[in-house]
Amino acid sequence: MGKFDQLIITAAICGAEVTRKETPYLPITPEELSEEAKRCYEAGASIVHLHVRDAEGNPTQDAAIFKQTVQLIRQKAPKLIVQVSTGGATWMKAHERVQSIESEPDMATLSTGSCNFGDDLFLNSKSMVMEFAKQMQERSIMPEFECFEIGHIHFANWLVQKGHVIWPHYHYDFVMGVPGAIAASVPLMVRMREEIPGEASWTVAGIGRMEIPMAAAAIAMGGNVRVGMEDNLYISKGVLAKSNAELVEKVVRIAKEIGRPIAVSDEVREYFRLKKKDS
Ligand code: KMH
Ligand code: ZN
Repeated sequence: MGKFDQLIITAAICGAEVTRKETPYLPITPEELSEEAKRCYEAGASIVHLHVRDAEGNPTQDAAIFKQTVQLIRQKAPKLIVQVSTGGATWMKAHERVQSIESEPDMATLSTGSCNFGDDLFLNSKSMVMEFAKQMQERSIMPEFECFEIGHIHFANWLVQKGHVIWPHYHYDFVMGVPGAIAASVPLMVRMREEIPGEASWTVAGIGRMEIPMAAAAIAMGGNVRVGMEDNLYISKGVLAKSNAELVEKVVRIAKEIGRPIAVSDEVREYFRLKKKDS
Protein backbone atom coordinates (compact mmCIF):
# COMPACT_ATOMS: atom_id res chain seq x y z
CA MET A 1 0.00 0.00 0.00
CA GLY A 2 1.25 3.52 -0.82
CA LYS A 3 1.37 6.36 1.64
CA PHE A 4 -1.75 6.39 3.78
CA ASP A 5 -2.58 10.06 4.22
CA GLN A 6 -6.15 9.81 5.45
CA LEU A 7 -6.76 10.85 9.05
CA ILE A 8 -7.79 8.01 11.34
CA ILE A 9 -10.07 9.30 14.10
CA THR A 10 -10.61 7.19 17.21
CA ALA A 11 -13.49 8.03 19.53
CA ALA A 12 -12.81 7.14 23.18
CA ILE A 13 -16.38 7.51 24.30
CA CYS A 14 -16.49 6.51 27.95
CA GLY A 15 -13.24 5.51 29.66
CA ALA A 16 -12.99 4.19 33.19
CA GLU A 17 -12.42 7.31 35.25
CA VAL A 18 -15.08 9.84 34.20
CA THR A 19 -18.35 9.94 36.13
CA ARG A 20 -21.88 11.15 35.46
CA LYS A 21 -21.27 13.73 38.20
CA GLU A 22 -18.62 15.32 36.02
CA THR A 23 -20.77 15.22 32.91
CA PRO A 24 -24.39 14.15 32.48
CA TYR A 25 -23.63 13.36 28.82
CA LEU A 26 -21.40 10.33 29.49
CA PRO A 27 -22.72 7.19 27.75
CA ILE A 28 -22.70 4.23 30.13
CA THR A 29 -25.14 1.43 29.27
CA PRO A 30 -24.59 -0.89 26.28
CA GLU A 31 -27.51 0.85 24.55
CA GLU A 32 -26.09 4.33 25.18
CA LEU A 33 -22.55 3.29 24.25
CA SER A 34 -23.68 1.74 20.97
CA GLU A 35 -25.82 4.76 20.03
CA GLU A 36 -22.88 7.03 20.83
CA ALA A 37 -20.49 4.86 18.79
CA LYS A 38 -22.87 5.16 15.82
CA ARG A 39 -23.02 8.96 16.19
CA CYS A 40 -19.22 9.11 16.25
CA TYR A 41 -19.00 6.87 13.19
CA GLU A 42 -21.42 9.12 11.32
CA ALA A 43 -19.34 12.15 12.37
CA GLY A 44 -16.13 10.67 10.93
CA ALA A 45 -14.61 8.27 13.46
CA SER A 46 -13.32 5.01 12.00
CA ILE A 47 -12.44 3.39 15.36
CA VAL A 48 -14.27 3.32 18.68
CA HIS A 49 -12.13 2.75 21.79
CA LEU A 50 -14.40 1.01 24.25
CA HIS A 51 -14.69 0.70 28.00
CA VAL A 52 -17.92 -0.51 29.63
CA ARG A 53 -19.67 0.03 32.95
CA ASP A 54 -21.75 -2.13 35.27
CA ALA A 55 -25.36 -1.44 36.29
CA GLU A 56 -24.15 1.08 38.90
CA GLY A 57 -22.04 2.93 36.33
CA ASN A 58 -18.72 1.63 37.68
CA PRO A 59 -15.99 0.49 35.27
CA THR A 60 -15.92 -3.24 34.62
CA GLN A 61 -14.15 -5.60 32.23
CA ASP A 62 -17.02 -8.09 32.43
CA ALA A 63 -16.95 -10.19 29.25
CA ALA A 64 -20.74 -10.41 28.99
CA ILE A 65 -21.20 -6.64 29.08
CA PHE A 66 -18.43 -6.19 26.50
CA LYS A 67 -20.04 -8.85 24.27
CA GLN A 68 -23.44 -7.22 24.49
CA THR A 69 -22.01 -3.77 23.73
CA VAL A 70 -19.85 -4.96 20.84
CA GLN A 71 -22.83 -6.80 19.35
CA LEU A 72 -25.00 -3.68 19.56
CA ILE A 73 -22.28 -1.53 17.98
CA ARG A 74 -21.96 -4.05 15.14
CA GLN A 75 -25.72 -3.92 14.57
CA LYS A 76 -25.85 -0.12 14.52
CA ALA A 77 -22.54 0.73 12.84
CA PRO A 78 -21.38 -2.50 11.16
CA LYS A 79 -18.29 -0.97 9.55
CA LEU A 80 -16.95 0.80 12.63
CA ILE A 81 -13.72 -0.75 13.96
CA VAL A 82 -14.19 -1.84 17.57
CA GLN A 83 -11.16 -1.57 19.82
CA VAL A 84 -11.71 -2.76 23.39
CA SER A 85 -9.65 -1.62 26.34
CA THR A 86 -7.49 -4.11 28.18
CA GLY A 87 -6.29 -1.23 30.37
CA GLY A 88 -9.55 -1.16 32.31
CA ALA A 89 -9.08 0.78 35.54
CA THR A 90 -5.92 1.04 37.65
CA TRP A 91 -7.29 -1.11 40.48
CA MET A 92 -8.19 -4.09 38.28
CA LYS A 93 -6.22 -7.32 38.22
CA ALA A 94 -4.68 -8.64 34.99
CA HIS A 95 -7.06 -11.61 34.57
CA GLU A 96 -9.99 -9.22 34.93
CA ARG A 97 -8.65 -6.67 32.46
CA VAL A 98 -8.02 -9.09 29.62
CA GLN A 99 -11.56 -10.53 29.69
CA SER A 100 -12.70 -7.78 27.31
CA ILE A 101 -11.09 -9.56 24.35
CA GLU A 102 -13.63 -12.40 24.72
CA SER A 103 -16.00 -10.06 22.88
CA GLU A 104 -13.93 -10.74 19.70
CA PRO A 105 -13.24 -7.11 18.83
CA ASP A 106 -11.22 -6.02 15.79
CA MET A 107 -8.55 -4.46 17.98
CA ALA A 108 -7.59 -4.17 21.64
CA THR A 109 -5.29 -1.83 23.47
CA LEU A 110 -1.99 -3.18 24.78
CA SER A 111 -0.42 -0.87 27.35
CA THR A 112 3.30 -1.53 27.11
CA GLY A 113 4.58 -0.29 30.43
CA SER A 114 3.72 0.87 33.93
CA CYS A 115 3.38 4.47 35.05
CA ASN A 116 1.84 6.68 37.66
CA PHE A 117 -1.74 7.54 36.76
CA GLY A 118 -2.99 10.42 38.86
CA ASP A 119 -2.87 9.18 42.45
CA ASP A 120 -2.66 5.54 41.35
CA LEU A 121 -0.21 3.15 39.73
CA PHE A 122 -1.13 1.77 36.30
CA LEU A 123 0.63 -1.57 36.44
CA ASN A 124 1.70 -3.29 33.22
CA SER A 125 4.54 -5.65 34.11
CA LYS A 126 6.54 -7.41 31.40
CA SER A 127 4.85 -10.75 32.09
CA MET A 128 1.36 -9.17 32.03
CA VAL A 129 1.96 -7.40 28.74
CA MET A 130 3.38 -10.55 27.17
CA GLU A 131 0.41 -12.62 28.34
CA PHE A 132 -2.07 -10.05 26.98
CA ALA A 133 -0.16 -9.97 23.67
CA LYS A 134 -0.25 -13.77 23.46
CA GLN A 135 -3.99 -13.93 24.05
CA MET A 136 -4.65 -11.21 21.45
CA GLN A 137 -2.45 -13.04 18.96
CA GLU A 138 -4.34 -16.32 19.56
CA ARG A 139 -7.63 -14.56 18.81
CA SER A 140 -6.28 -12.60 15.79
CA ILE A 141 -6.99 -9.29 17.50
CA MET A 142 -4.72 -6.44 16.42
CA PRO A 143 -3.07 -4.65 19.35
CA GLU A 144 -2.79 -0.89 19.54
CA PHE A 145 0.28 -0.08 21.61
CA GLU A 146 -0.73 2.37 24.37
CA CYS A 147 2.33 4.42 25.26
CA PHE A 148 2.06 6.71 28.28
CA GLU A 149 5.83 7.18 28.38
CA ILE A 150 8.56 7.09 25.77
CA GLY A 151 10.01 3.86 27.21
CA HIS A 152 6.67 2.17 26.55
CA ILE A 153 7.39 2.62 22.84
CA HIS A 154 10.70 0.83 23.26
CA PHE A 155 9.04 -2.12 24.97
CA ALA A 156 6.43 -2.29 22.18
CA ASN A 157 9.28 -2.31 19.63
CA TRP A 158 10.95 -5.12 21.59
CA LEU A 159 7.75 -7.19 21.54
CA VAL A 160 7.69 -6.88 17.76
CA GLN A 161 11.41 -7.54 17.28
CA LYS A 162 11.23 -10.69 19.40
CA GLY A 163 8.11 -12.01 17.68
CA HIS A 164 5.78 -11.69 20.68
CA VAL A 165 3.49 -9.55 18.54
CA ILE A 166 3.18 -10.44 14.88
CA TRP A 167 0.94 -8.35 12.66
CA PRO A 168 1.37 -6.95 9.13
CA HIS A 169 1.06 -3.40 10.45
CA TYR A 170 1.78 -1.75 13.80
CA HIS A 171 -0.08 1.16 15.33
CA TYR A 172 0.94 3.19 18.38
CA ASP A 173 -1.14 5.52 20.54
CA PHE A 174 0.76 8.25 22.39
CA VAL A 175 -1.31 9.05 25.47
CA MET A 176 0.00 12.43 26.55
CA GLY A 177 -0.88 14.42 29.64
CA VAL A 178 -1.94 11.79 32.18
CA PRO A 179 -0.79 13.27 35.53
CA GLY A 180 2.34 11.34 36.48
CA ALA A 181 3.22 10.25 32.94
CA ILE A 182 4.55 12.04 29.85
CA ALA A 183 3.29 15.60 29.42
CA ALA A 184 1.26 16.75 26.42
CA SER A 185 3.61 18.86 24.33
CA VAL A 186 4.46 19.04 20.67
CA PRO A 187 8.25 18.60 21.12
CA LEU A 188 7.62 15.43 23.13
CA MET A 189 5.18 14.17 20.49
CA VAL A 190 7.82 14.73 17.82
CA ARG A 191 10.29 12.81 19.99
CA MET A 192 7.86 9.92 20.47
CA ARG A 193 7.25 9.69 16.75
CA GLU A 194 11.00 9.32 16.17
CA GLU A 195 10.97 6.14 18.28
CA ILE A 196 8.40 4.12 16.32
CA PRO A 197 9.33 2.05 13.25
CA GLY A 198 9.18 4.09 10.02
CA GLU A 199 6.36 2.08 8.47
CA ALA A 200 4.17 2.12 11.59
CA SER A 201 1.33 4.58 12.19
CA TRP A 202 0.53 6.61 15.28
CA THR A 203 -2.27 8.44 17.06
CA VAL A 204 -2.17 11.04 19.79
CA ALA A 205 -4.59 11.14 22.71
CA GLY A 206 -4.05 14.46 24.47
CA ILE A 207 -5.55 14.57 27.93
CA GLY A 208 -7.79 17.35 29.23
CA ARG A 209 -7.45 20.79 27.68
CA MET A 210 -4.55 19.56 25.54
CA GLU A 211 -6.80 17.20 23.58
CA ILE A 212 -7.56 19.54 20.69
CA PRO A 213 -4.17 21.35 20.50
CA MET A 214 -2.38 17.99 20.35
CA ALA A 215 -4.89 16.75 17.78
CA ALA A 216 -4.28 19.79 15.58
CA ALA A 217 -0.50 19.30 15.76
CA ALA A 218 -0.80 15.58 14.99
CA ILE A 219 -3.02 16.30 11.98
CA ALA A 220 -0.41 18.71 10.63
CA MET A 221 2.40 16.20 11.28
CA GLY A 222 0.68 13.33 9.44
CA GLY A 223 -0.36 11.50 12.60
CA ASN A 224 -3.80 10.44 13.74
CA VAL A 225 -6.13 11.54 16.50
CA ARG A 226 -8.09 10.17 19.45
CA VAL A 227 -10.75 12.31 21.06
CA GLY A 228 -13.60 11.63 23.44
CA MET A 229 -14.87 11.89 26.96
CA GLU A 230 -12.34 9.33 28.22
CA ASP A 231 -9.73 12.05 27.75
CA ASN A 232 -11.58 15.39 27.77
CA LEU A 233 -15.11 16.52 28.56
CA TYR A 234 -15.17 19.99 27.01
CA ILE A 235 -15.99 21.14 23.50
CA SER A 236 -14.68 24.62 24.34
CA LYS A 237 -13.53 26.43 27.48
CA GLY A 238 -16.11 25.72 30.24
CA VAL A 239 -18.62 24.12 27.83
CA LEU A 240 -19.26 20.39 28.18
CA ALA A 241 -19.48 18.35 24.99
CA LYS A 242 -23.05 17.06 24.73
CA SER A 243 -21.86 14.09 22.75
CA ASN A 244 -18.54 12.51 21.85
CA ALA A 245 -19.59 13.12 18.25
CA GLU A 246 -19.19 16.87 18.82
CA LEU A 247 -15.50 16.29 19.55
CA VAL A 248 -15.15 14.12 16.44
CA GLU A 249 -16.85 16.83 14.37
CA LYS A 250 -14.41 19.42 15.71
CA VAL A 251 -11.45 17.28 14.59
CA VAL A 252 -13.03 16.81 11.16
CA ARG A 253 -13.35 20.60 10.80
CA ILE A 254 -9.69 21.14 11.74
CA ALA A 255 -8.56 18.38 9.38
CA LYS A 256 -10.52 19.92 6.52
CA GLU A 257 -8.83 23.28 7.10
CA ILE A 258 -5.40 21.63 7.21
CA GLY A 259 -6.19 19.53 4.13
CA ARG A 260 -6.18 16.00 5.57
CA PRO A 261 -8.88 13.72 4.16
CA ILE A 262 -10.78 11.65 6.74
CA ALA A 263 -10.25 7.88 6.65
CA VAL A 264 -13.28 5.65 6.41
CA SER A 265 -13.35 2.40 8.37
CA ASP A 266 -12.93 0.14 5.34
CA GLU A 267 -9.71 1.95 4.39
CA VAL A 268 -8.38 1.55 7.93
CA ARG A 269 -9.37 -2.14 7.98
CA GLU A 270 -7.27 -2.69 4.86
CA TYR A 271 -4.35 -0.54 6.09
CA PHE A 272 -4.25 -2.35 9.45
CA ARG A 273 -4.99 -5.74 7.78
CA LEU A 274 -7.73 -6.44 10.29
CA LYS A 275 -9.25 -9.90 10.36
CA LYS A 276 -12.97 -10.32 9.70
CA LYS A 277 -14.79 -10.57 13.02
CA ASP A 278 -18.35 -11.41 13.95
CA SER A 279 -19.88 -11.14 17.38
N1 KMH B 1 -8.08 3.65 32.37
C1 KMH B 1 -6.66 3.63 32.30
C2 KMH B 1 -6.09 3.23 33.64
C3 KMH B 1 -6.63 1.51 27.88
O1 KMH B 1 -7.81 1.73 27.67
O2 KMH B 1 -6.03 0.57 27.38
C4 KMH B 1 -6.14 2.74 31.26
C5 KMH B 1 -6.64 2.96 29.92
C6 KMH B 1 -5.83 2.38 28.82
O3 KMH B 1 -7.67 3.56 29.67
ZN1 ZN C 1 -9.00 3.52 27.55
